[in-house]
Amino acid sequence: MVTQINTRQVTFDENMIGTELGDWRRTTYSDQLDPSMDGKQVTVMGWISSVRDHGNLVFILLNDKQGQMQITAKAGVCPDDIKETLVKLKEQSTIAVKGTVKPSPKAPKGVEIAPTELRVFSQVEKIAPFTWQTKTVPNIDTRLELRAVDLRRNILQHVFKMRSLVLKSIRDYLYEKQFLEVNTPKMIATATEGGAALFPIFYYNKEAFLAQSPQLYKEQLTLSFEKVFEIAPIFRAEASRTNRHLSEAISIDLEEAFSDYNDIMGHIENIIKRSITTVKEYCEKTKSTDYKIPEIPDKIPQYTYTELVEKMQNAGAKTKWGDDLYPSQLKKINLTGFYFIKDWPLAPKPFYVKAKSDNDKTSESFDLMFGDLELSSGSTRIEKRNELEERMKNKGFKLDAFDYHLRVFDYGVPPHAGCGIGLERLMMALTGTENIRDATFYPRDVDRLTP
Ligand code: AMO
Repeated sequence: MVTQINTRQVTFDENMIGTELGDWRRTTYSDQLDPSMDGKQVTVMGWISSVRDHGNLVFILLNDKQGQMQITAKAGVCPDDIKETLVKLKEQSTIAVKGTVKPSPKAPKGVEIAPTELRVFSQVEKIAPFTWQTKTVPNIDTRLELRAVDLRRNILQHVFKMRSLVLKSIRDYLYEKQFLEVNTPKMIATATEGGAALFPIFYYNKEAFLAQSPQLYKEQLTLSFEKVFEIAPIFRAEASRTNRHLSEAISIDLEEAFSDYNDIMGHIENIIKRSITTVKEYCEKTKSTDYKIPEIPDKIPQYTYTELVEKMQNAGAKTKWGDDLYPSQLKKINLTGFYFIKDWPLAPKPFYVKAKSDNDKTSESFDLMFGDLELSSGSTRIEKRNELEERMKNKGFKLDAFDYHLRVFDYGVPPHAGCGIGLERLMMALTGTENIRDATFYPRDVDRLTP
């Protein structure tokens, strides 16, 4: 039986050439091919990266998620229909080939595949504005408009593969330390943090919000599970256009009973060390040299807020005790790499943050920094209901709205501490990525709600 493909008027013999996946399944990824498979029949699938037509010989480079392989169609060996069809296919068309493996020293993996059957699933009509090899595209919006294709570029492929491995290494660490992975609601009735604005949503006939943090829920869960973590989106209506703020970011949140902020800084140190090892191993294995992997000393330096404010003032910054430490001011004292800023003023901190026992103007809190980029913040929390209520009243919160939270504190909330680590910012630090959008699959910011 013969089928007409209208756009190209190519005659397809369905025995050799088809357009549907049907019962075809891949037997082999590109990285599994090697010359010892000489004569073996394989089914490979992927995207055409290049077509070179030398008349009697047609070379196709085919990409799959593991790498690249070569299909060689030789006149007299390869059925004519297949050879003619392959020549006409444009880059990035999606195909499957059944064929025989042959050693070929010059081809990727030292082998080529001689096709005997072909499936053409989707023929590309447009030339994509970027290919696997494109390293930079001047306008990021051009890329984001066609994000799924952009994400195929090798430079981003590595970032997202490292992101996945880093997440796994963090999960492994937390499981080893006996944290329980949890999920908390993302549609909530009240703010938890103050500061960043919330996204309002319709919740049946009421106003609700997208959660800016799992803060109160993770604290509550220390009462039932002691050690919990969550890796999930946080939503922040950030009006600023910067290379480090998203409206929807992924936060790695930990909360641990019977511990304080020093214990949490210890966990963070271990997490960062593992993450760096993970990224290093990946780059070595894949011979990727495009990424700036940071070094980490055995102990991440810790500076108090007060100490840094003095340093900044000595360096000419206008920062006063009590102010936030803005990147532009922090730059003046040239701190590089990872470091903690601890013991922040209590007043601007959220209501759940505990005061230091020897100085109630400061708090048991910290930020993990990388240069002037904040990667994480955390603290020891208040576990006593009356103290919590006092702080909330001082900050002008209506206690009624938080009754669902406060009532838990009548039933033995343990001393506890925790932190939130921004995953995208962590990946920026680990890979030297300058724009947070390049550590995010589909970024959401003040100007972007699609794709
Ligand atoms: P905080 O508000 O400091 O703390 O957030 C924790 C970490 O989340 C990341 N982050 C963001 N990343 C990208 N875009 C944003 N708009 C954005 N906002 C925050 C940062 C930041 O350090 N509940 C506390 C955490 C805790 O104490 O457990 C909290 O949310 O890397």
